[in-house]
Amino acid sequence: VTIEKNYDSEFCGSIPLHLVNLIQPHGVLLVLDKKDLRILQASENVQDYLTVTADYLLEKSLAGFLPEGQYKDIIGKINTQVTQEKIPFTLNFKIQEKEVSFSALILPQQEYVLVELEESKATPEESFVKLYQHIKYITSLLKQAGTCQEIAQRTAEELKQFSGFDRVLVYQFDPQWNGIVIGQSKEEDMTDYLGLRFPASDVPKQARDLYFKNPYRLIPTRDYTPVRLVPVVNPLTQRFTDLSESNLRSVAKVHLEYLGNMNITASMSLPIIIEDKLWGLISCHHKTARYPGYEMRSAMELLSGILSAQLEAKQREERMALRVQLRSMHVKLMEQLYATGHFADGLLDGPTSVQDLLSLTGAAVVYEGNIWTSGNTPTKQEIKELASWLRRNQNNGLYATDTLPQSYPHSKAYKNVVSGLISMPINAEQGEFILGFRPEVTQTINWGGNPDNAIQMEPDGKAYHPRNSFATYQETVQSTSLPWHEEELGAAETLRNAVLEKIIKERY
Ligand code: BLA
Repeated sequence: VTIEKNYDSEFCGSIPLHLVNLIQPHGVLLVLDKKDLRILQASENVQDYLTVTADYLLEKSLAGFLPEGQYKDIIGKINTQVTQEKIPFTLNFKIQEKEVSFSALILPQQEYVLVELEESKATPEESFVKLYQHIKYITSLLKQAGTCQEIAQRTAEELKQFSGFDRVLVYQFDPQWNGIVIGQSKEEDMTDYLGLRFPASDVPKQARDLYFKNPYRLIPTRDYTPVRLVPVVNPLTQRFTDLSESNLRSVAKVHLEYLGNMNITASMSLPIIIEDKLWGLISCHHKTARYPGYEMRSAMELLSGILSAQLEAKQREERMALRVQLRSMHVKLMEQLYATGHFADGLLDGPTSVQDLLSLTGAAVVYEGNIWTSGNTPTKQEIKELASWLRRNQNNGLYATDTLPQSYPHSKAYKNVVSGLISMPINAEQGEFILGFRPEVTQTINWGGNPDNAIQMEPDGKAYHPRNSFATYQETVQSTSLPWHEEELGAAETLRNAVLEKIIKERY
């Protein structure tokens, strides 16, 4: 379905997420000079982890706090490809005779380097062998699933068990960036979101874009006190440090409130990326605080990659099957076309017609002042007017719409209701077309809360909140047909070329 409204308002999309100068407190962030590992900025919570203040660390080189050998190691990591893949390693921080062991992540930027330190805390069930076996098992299950939907549902179920989160959702974006929950596994007492659609503003553009920089977004608890980086301005760039790539980055207030409205405390989301496009998300919720260790997160990251690959393969398979089916129908239609006197009769009548090829309920040919029709079509007078509208407005090759009344309001009056149109010009300048029609299919969209209330403005016009109810809100979409698949458009173009060829052959 094409949904007319676009809830991805400029408004939500313009909240700056990366220049907040704040992090969540479940780790420490250091900003280093790339040249000499001098500590330019540190998060104020170093005190909780290292018993010294952030100020104590500033201007000193990280090298002074590393055991023998690790300095070179880190320089190496800053300069190699490995860090681009974001692989954590163990860093031992030596300070005042004490050594503290961290899981570290190095994120080299243009001029500086971000170093994220989290306490190493792999739990027994996160041992490599266990995780590896789980992943292998889940992968084999996914391979058996028959459809994208099944893959999504399986993933939700397995990932819930695997990760221990209370609810796991698989969420697919629609062309307007609204998203629909296509797989779900949850604790019984939690709200059921399966099949619900959420407006695009819930995950605005800049938040979606960050999934290309980060393999996941983790919020162990929404109930935290953000920690500042000091000094506030990066002394090297004289600007705020860009925290886009940092997992620790503090969370936008509106989203924390959103999690509260969903009655969850912890959230972790991972991207599903297909053909370099964000196809969907895996969203994990927990009623209480939850802080999976690096090992578990890495395993989940791997699974989201495997899921993406499986979905991509399944989609390709489904498309291929459709293409094969269209091709064989095209061949039959061609035989019929060449066995029939006039191409219009060959297209519209007989055992295999253009209606069969393109799943139409009616079709028409407007050619040399005549109109041929078959099936459910507008009247000849209406078709004549439609052709002259197309001649003026849609004369640039193939044109297809699943909401004709929107672009051509006259069609609202058709007695034979037509919501979908595909137009294959023969000679657009002369108003000559092959036209295919699809009927209206009324669709009910179940939104997770009224999308018109997605943003709640306070009277001052400045403060705002996310919606506070996710109760199902039904919207009925009318004047819309089933959508045109890319493969069908391809088949229409092929057909059009074949018809043009036949016409030319007959003429000369
Ligand atoms: C972030 N919104 C997000 C994220 C998700 C969602 C998954 C990523 C962070 C995370 O994993 O928690 C949305 N989560 C969903 C949806 C489901 C789900 C739809 O589980 C479906 C079941 N949000 C609003 C409004 C605004 C907004 C009105 O509701 C803007 C005015 C913004 N959402 C918003 C922002 C972020 C976000 C700014 C990024 C938060 C951050 O990374 O700091």
